[in-house]
Amino acid sequence: MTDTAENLPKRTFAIIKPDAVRAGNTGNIIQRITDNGFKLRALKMVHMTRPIAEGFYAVHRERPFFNDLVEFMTSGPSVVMALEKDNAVQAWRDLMGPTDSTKAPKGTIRGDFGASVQENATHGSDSAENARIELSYFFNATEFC
Ligand code: FUP
Repeated sequence: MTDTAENLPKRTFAIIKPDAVRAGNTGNIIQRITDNGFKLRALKMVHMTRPIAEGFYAVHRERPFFNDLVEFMTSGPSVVMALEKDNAVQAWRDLMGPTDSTKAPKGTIRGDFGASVQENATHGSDSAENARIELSYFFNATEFC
């Protein structure tokens, strides 16, 4: 499928965060993603630099947890992905579970692979508009398949 205005809302941006990559859970998480009917449209491993992580989480700049969050996101490699499915933004957030892994039910990705509110295994965009912005933050147009 080519990139058109019609299919872009079917996409969301996902990260397998450094805690989950470090723990060897990349394969398990990708298996859950494809088992749940998402198509992978782009995927790569990145070790975020400080400016990249700060830019990605710029909306949280004034929050007390910002520095710790940036430290964590630069602590090792992540896997960044474009996921495609009907209603992709909500479907991926449902599969991940709530932000705080200690409150995420078993059977959700954060419930099964996360440890805390910070080390919560995965990220997902919170709107179609933010998905578009976040996808273009990490991927060039030529990297989508
Ligand atoms: P989410 O949309 O689920 O990623 O959650 P938020 O946008 O609220 O938070 C972004 C990231 O900030 C979370 F993934 C983890 C981190 N965070 C903390 O480390 N501490 C907090 O108290 C809240 C969020």
